[in-house]
Amino acid sequence: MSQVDTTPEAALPLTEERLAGTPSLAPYAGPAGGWGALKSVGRQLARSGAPLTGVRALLAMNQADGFDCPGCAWGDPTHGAAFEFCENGAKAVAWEATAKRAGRDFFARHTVSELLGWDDCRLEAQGRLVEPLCYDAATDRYRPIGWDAAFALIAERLAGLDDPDRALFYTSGRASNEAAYLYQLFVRLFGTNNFPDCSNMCHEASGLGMMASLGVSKGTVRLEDFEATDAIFVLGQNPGTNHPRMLGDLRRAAERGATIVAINPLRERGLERFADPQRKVEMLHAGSHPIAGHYVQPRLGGDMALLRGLAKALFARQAAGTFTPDRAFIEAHTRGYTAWREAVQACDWATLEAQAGVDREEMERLAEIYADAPRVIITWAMGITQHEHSVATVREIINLLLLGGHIGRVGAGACPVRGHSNVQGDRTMGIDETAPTWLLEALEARYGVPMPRDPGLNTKGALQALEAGEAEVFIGLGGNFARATPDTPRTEAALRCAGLTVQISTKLNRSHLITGREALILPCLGRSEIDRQGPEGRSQRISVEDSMSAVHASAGRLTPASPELRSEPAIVAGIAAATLARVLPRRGIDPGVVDWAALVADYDRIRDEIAAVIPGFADFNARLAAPRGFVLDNPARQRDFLTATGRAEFAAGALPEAVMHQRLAGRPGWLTLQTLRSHDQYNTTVYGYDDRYRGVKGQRRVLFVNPDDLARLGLRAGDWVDLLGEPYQGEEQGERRGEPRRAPAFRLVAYDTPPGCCAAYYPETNALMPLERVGEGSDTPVAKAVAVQLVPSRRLA
Ligand SMILES: Nc1nc2c(c(=O)[nH]1)N[C@H]1C(S)=C(S)[C@@H](COP(=O)(O)OP(=O)(O)OC[C@H]3O[C@@H](n4cnc5c(=O)[nH]c(N)nc54)[C@H](O)[C@@H]3O)O[C@H]1N2
Ligand SMILES: Nc1nc2c(c(=O)[nH]1)N[C@H]1C(S)=C(S)[C@@H](COP(=O)(O)OP(=O)(O)OC[C@H]3O[C@@H](n4cnc5c(=O)[nH]c(N)nc54)[C@H](O)[C@@H]3O)O[C@H]1N2
Ligand SMILES: [Mo]
Repeated sequence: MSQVDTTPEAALPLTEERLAGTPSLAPYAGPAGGWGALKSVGRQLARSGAPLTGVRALLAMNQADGFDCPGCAWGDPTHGAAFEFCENGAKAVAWEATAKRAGRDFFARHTVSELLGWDDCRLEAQGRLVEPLCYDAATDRYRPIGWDAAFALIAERLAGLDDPDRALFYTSGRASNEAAYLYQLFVRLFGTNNFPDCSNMCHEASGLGMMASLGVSKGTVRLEDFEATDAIFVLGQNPGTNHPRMLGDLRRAAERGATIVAINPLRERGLERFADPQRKVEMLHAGSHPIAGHYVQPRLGGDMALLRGLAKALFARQAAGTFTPDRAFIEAHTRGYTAWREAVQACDWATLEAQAGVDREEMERLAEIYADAPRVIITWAMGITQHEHSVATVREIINLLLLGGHIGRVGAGACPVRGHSNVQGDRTMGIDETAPTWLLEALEARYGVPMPRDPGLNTKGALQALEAGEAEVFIGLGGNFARATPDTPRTEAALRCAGLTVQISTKLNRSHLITGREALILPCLGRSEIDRQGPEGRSQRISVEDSMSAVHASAGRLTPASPELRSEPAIVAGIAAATLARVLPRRGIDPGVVDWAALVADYDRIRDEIAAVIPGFADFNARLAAPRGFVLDNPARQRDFLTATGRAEFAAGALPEAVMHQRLAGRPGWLTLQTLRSHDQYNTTVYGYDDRYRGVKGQRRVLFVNPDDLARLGLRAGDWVDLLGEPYQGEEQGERRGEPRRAPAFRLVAYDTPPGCCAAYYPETNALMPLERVGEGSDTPVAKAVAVQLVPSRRLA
């Protein structure tokens, strides 16, 4: 094993810089959006060193002929607003359009061991990567390598494996449809379905739950439905930070008189008031508009009980004649209604109240809102999916929608709000470790090569395989695998067991520093940049799919950060051509089955392949030419349910026996921790140390705790604590076995969160998440209910 120190402390370097920021904590009184948002955009553009480039990029963002915002996956309007961007989208673009470069001189100056002591913000702040790099173990430095030499090295290592299942192919959700299609095609021709991806950590439960209930894995609403709805329930989501453009749609709905209900343990500013930076009058008069008329604060993981309570209250109203289920819909289109109704009735109020952390009257009030609304939308994100019982909770959301016939009706439906800007599209393109048979058959029909049938490894499985020494090669198409995954010290040790790690990236991050015996960094174009291909150097478009299944084109406008950069499709094709030329002939297959160079020379040709293989994409190129692209069909919208029975399925699963906050109630000193995003980060990319709407400035190492818990634990706001988690277990834990997981040095902040429930930022807290603690049926790491104990900080007491 390697010499590198993989203790938890080392995995989370506490540099002086990291701790220097004295947090100033003041409640934020303003609305979300507003002048604060515009000021922040200006600061980000100035800091990137390329303000003019940045402004030019912003003007092209989310326009019909511009590029898709690399921020979130909220839908783009098909009409109206000529100016679609938000503060955090602006940060994402400024981050990519920076004038700073991490070139060969940078890597000559710094050893990898030295860089391991830098935090996430400082690593990415070095600017864009400009040329392919190869790790040199002798000098502990990255040095330049040519593209062809890099592809040849990867090909040699992949071809040298005795089993293709010993390679792992990670995808982060920013990859375009074109890159993702080529990637899955290459990997399957190579011979494996090992596609761990960021979805495994994100909306996996939404896809699985909806598939079981509705026969589709995608949301059933379109953006227009927000204009027609009467009530929107926003569960486990912080749109003010993570989907700011959604606030515009919520606000318009609120102005029209629709009721908006926020269900969230934390008081999130963005769900309370919003001033639209795109409205001049509002900005001039410092006005703002209330968003959520009702704000309910369950305990972490209490949503299933809350939703059951809501249903129970609806059945009580039915008996009293103040609510009628949509009987015609239920009879014509669903199955399992009676069993579900009985399961709901069997739950007693005391049990529901204890698990939800919400009293009966509040659930009854929600039932009243639901009963009074002819059209209901339910939206959700990570506060629902990153839990132990997430699939069951998603199914409970669907149960509730089915009860009132809110599927397949204008202004109503299920809306899982996706994270990465093309995470939904990547799945559509076949980035899926449990590939459906139809996809494998379609690929076989098109290319005449047998596809691997065994399910591949997901994110959790990939880490376990690395840990067990069963995986040799790791390739990451974007993302930051080492930081995004749970159990940081274990993850890092596991990645170091690999023979070769390859990261296709735009900026330096910690995953580049956690190397296998050999390591490559392959720098790629960002979405805002012009992508020229083919002999004539024609600029190419890519395509993406948003949360509402709208597929549209995206074409970069900026000059690439370096002439050496290649596009993601070109890099995937380079790896594929070099590898398959070695591997396929051994299986008696002509490697010419796919002409990789020709596909990359003109992305229209990749789209022709997609059109031939992926349902819904017929005439892809022609339909993509429409100004706003096209919307993929969702059969559930027509009440056509592609389940085994042809009906939507009510799920009558039992309420969880106990969720984390209940299990910890008997253990004094323990709290349930949710790990979430600050306003100044994009997942593992940390732009800065402020979290404006939560009133935090200059520090990320903060823990939001209920004031009564602080008093009970004998702690005060401002104190520094270390967080201890569950002890490491299992043989593979070696010396760590029996030791508690640790994340040191967090400053306490008194905050409006339910008792027993606290919050801190990801990825600093990932070291506290046991890899084995995953969602039932989804394998999603439980990021929103982590057991922690607070102890006075050893370092900063
Ligand atoms: N600017 C910016 N935009 C982003 C991202 C980013 O990092 N920065 N990330 C992108 C990605 S990949 C994703 S997946 C999305 C994430 O978008 P969100 O899901 O909004 O992200 P989180 O910060 O994880 O916030 C989770 C929210 O759920 C609440 N919550 C936690 N536990 C529970 C619970 O048990 N019940 C309920 N009802 N609520 C709960 C939290 O209080 C918090 O408000 O955003 C995407 N957009
Ligand atoms: N504790 C905890 N852990 C979590 C979560 C949580 O809420 N709590 N959330 C989970 C979720 S929802 C997600 S989606 C994952 C995110 O996991 P990932 O998708 O793996 O992580 P990101 O931070 O989005 O990846 C950032 C890196 O992507 C690279 N990058 C940026 N743009 C591009 C591009 O255009 N092309 C390429 N090739 N690379 C690019 C940059 O080098 C950057 O450093 O994290 C998960 N982990
Ligand atoms: Mo995500």
